[in-house]
Amino acid sequence: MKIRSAVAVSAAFLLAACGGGGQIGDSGSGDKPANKKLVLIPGITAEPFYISMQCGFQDAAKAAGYEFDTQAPAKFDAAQQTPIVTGVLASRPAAVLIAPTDDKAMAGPMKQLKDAGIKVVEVDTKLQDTSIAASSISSNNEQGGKLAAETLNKLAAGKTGSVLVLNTKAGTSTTDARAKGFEEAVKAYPNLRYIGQQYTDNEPATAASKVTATLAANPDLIGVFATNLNTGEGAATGLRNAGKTGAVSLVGFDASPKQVQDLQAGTVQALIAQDPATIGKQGVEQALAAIDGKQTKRDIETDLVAITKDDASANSKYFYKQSC
Ligand code: T6T
Repeated sequence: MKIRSAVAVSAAFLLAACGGGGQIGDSGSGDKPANKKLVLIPGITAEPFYISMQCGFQDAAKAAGYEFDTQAPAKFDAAQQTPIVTGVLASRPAAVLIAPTDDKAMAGPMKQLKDAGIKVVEVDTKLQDTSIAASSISSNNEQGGKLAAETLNKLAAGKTGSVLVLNTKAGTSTTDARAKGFEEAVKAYPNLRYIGQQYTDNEPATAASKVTATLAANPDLIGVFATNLNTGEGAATGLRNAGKTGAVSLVGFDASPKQVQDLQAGTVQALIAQDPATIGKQGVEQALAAIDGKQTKRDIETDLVAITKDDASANSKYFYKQSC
């Protein structure tokens, strides 16, 4: 397991602006695409986690002499991601790196890619069906949730009170695993009373209002674990609006520029950062191995690190990018 705990603990930008990519168009003959083209399909556009992943993807594709393109849905939503997959299928790239927005609903569209001879590699999120992708590259998200519970316990420093998980959307493999890891691990800390998870639909405004409503119903709230970037950004706003910044410890997942700013300002007490650029790079490596008929590695884990204000500058390499 590759988790480094530095725990003493710690936008609108279009993905296209990251550098665009090669044109996709000519398709190969028969079932085998005869081209050197890779496509990345992130979970959502204009979001620093996927922008950083795209940077790693582009650098690796360029270094290998491949053309590349990125196409992302406007929302983290299978209904919006499906037509993108269908369009990419028609362009017949050699391989597709994809972050499926739903662990079941995206299986059909992704299987169509595989059936057309296009190599499929999962980056970040994955399907329940493990027969479609040649490889899955992701953080150990369950361990990330565990790390969040450990971090929250340190921050609580023996205080007793309620703790909440703010999750994104059911069916998202990564955030579901983070919530599960947290829920299991928090049982070890009897002073932290787990009051369950609430979904935000990956909308910061929903996260903010869920935090304020939970505070009204549970005045003893002492901690929140927000399972991803948008949820964490929204939770920080909710605590600020309720005048509870600092009084309620907030542990977020991811390390967007805004999340890092909140950490440094004391609005957020800790972040569990991932390494999305490495996920993109390793995604390319696995895609190329699959294209070349070489052995691929079914599951690859990338780094996670817990960061607090105190060790933020020492961990700045984990901060996500807004552009490549
Ligand atoms: O946390 C990341 C990613 O790992 C998750 O699957 C979805 O949300 C993010 O993209 C952050 O918004």
